[in-house]
Amino acid sequence: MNRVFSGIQPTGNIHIGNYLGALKQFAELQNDNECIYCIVDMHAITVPKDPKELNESILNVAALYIACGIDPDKSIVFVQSDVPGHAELGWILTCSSYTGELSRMTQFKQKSKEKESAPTGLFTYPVLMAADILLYDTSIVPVGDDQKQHIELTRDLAVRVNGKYGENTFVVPEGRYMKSGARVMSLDDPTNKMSKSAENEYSRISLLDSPAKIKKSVMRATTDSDGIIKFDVENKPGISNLLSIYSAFTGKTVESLEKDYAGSGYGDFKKDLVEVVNSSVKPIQDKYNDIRESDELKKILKEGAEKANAIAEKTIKRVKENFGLGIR
Ligand code: AQP
Repeated sequence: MNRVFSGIQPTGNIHIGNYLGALKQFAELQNDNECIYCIVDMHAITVPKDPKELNESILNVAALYIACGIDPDKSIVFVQSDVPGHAELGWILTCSSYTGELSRMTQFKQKSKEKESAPTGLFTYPVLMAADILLYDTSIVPVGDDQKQHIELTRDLAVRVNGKYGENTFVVPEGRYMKSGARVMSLDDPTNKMSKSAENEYSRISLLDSPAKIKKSVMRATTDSDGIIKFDVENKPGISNLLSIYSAFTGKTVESLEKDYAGSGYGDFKKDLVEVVNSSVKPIQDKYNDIRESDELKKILKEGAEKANAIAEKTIKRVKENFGLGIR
């Protein structure tokens, strides 16, 4: 069985980009693989957070994991800061990383843009992400394609460390990306990816949005003025994004959707998309409401952390031996 690892930051409401790009894969993979899914709270503090809100958000993401089909009897679900090995390996890997490669990371460049000085954690974040993955001898990392550069860095670090400290130090992982939904774009600016932290709440559809909010977000989504339902990312990014979302939720190909909607206007297409999104998120919301306030949720996370810790401790022991750290 392959080991699968991935995580989501508790930085706000999980949106359909997080779902279609990453979360949807999590449940699909758990029958044939050994899956470990984490709520990466230490990544969330790279940008200052209100402690109470962060804590609520951790449980919200955990409940959404379960609501989206992750079965705690099959997969390990836990909170990153409950397993000290993440921070420990993060430091060890930081010492094998270079400022040059970290300053080339697109996400760092975007998030630190126009800031005179950015938090150091924002800069070293990709190294902590590499530690998250390598800590579990992971082979497969299901993520959205905005994470490709971070996965490449993880692979580079693993190969570099293995070359210097022993080939048994790390398993070199691979990213896994969805064919459709790997990069869902913002509804108000379809040249940028949909994001939890974007200012305009109508730029995204959150999994817990009401039917009315979903309708409003879709109906006001930016499209062009020629009214032809055609997939052309370069010239028609808005409608192309909506076609991709429709396709990712229904499994229908973009080509078949273009045929089905030939001659229809954007209004009719958008109305149908509202139905598609609403009917897809409804069962997730129902399950979320069942689990969010239950005692079961914290129990799942506690047991998950114990299981994750047992695996992490073995890796840390091996890495420390290879690096010559500690007393022997
Ligand atoms: N727009 C997207 N389309 C497809 N996949 C996406 N992911 C994020 N945005 C999209 C994938 O969701 C997983 C979790 O992401 P994250 O929370 O760790 O951080 P992020 O990539 O920075 O996501 P956001 O929504 O943009 O959050 P903020 O605004 O807090 O930075 C990852 O697998 C990611 O690829």
